[in-house]
Amino acid sequence: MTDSTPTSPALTELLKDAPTNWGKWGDDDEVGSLNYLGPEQVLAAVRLVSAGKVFTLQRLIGDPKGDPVWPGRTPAVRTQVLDESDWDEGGKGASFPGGLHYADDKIDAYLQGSTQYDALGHLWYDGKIWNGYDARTTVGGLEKASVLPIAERGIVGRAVLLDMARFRGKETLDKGETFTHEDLQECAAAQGAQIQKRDILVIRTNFLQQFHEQGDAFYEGFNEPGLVYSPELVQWFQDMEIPNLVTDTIANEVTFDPNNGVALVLHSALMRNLGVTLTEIADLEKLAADCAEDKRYEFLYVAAPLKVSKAAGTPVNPVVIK
Ligand code: UVW
Repeated sequence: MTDSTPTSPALTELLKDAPTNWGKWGDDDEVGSLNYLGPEQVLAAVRLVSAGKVFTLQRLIGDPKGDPVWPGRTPAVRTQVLDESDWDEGGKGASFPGGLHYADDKIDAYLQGSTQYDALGHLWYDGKIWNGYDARTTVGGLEKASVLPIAERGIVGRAVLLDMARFRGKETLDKGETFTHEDLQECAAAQGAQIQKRDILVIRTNFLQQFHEQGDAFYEGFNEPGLVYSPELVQWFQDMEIPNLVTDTIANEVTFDPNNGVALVLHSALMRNLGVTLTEIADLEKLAADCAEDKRYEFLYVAAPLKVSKAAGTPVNPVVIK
């Protein structure tokens, strides 16, 4: 991981003319573009269900092959607290009337260390988070735009899978490989699908396969593939009223913008400014294989991130129903 070069523009400068949705849903809004998903969108999404096929999109926590995380974070550690051995002679297992034994365990985990929803206040520049709240409201826990209002609301809508790896004829996209909103539209057309207004975008790169193939070398020159910033792309998200961007990468976009060296520009332009919710580290493999087979890339998407007070993000196991 490198900081941006001294020649990289500040986000304040780069995004000075970029659109924002601050105030659009009121001065106290904390869920941003999820406001685009009302009863009409939910019912339209439910009508897509016809085959009764169900897919879960959470990556395994505690994968024997390792859990990919943003550099500097560490994978979750699960600890067994109680098991049958605790009722061996001299063990710590409590004695219950009737002879009950049980297993207990706990995890020590980054809330953004697995498939997760980012809070809108997870990331910022220029001292302001989503909706213009002061970045000091993040000190000691997010008082504003934490993930809790998103979790309380839940996410239900029509989603479209954009299988960029298959579209480009690759097993996985490459380190630092980029694509644009126009590429997404071409991908959709090639799949016989259509991106509609207020769709949840689910983008597959299969890049994290490289994590399991390469081990620690995966983090050398860390630069994930993904969408790359342009004013036109941001305007397209705004015009299309995209509520939620879901990807199978750790951070949703090309890590370092090849045009200016700035890190995670779209986190700022889409999440902080437009209120687009970001969902990362999704496992799209079974879903993508099924879509390639039945040629149906549009489906009902349902997600309920965990409710954690003041959190910058929480784990989630999104469900897709076709
Ligand atoms: C950062 O924004 C640093 O991480 P992520 O969005 O991947 O949780």
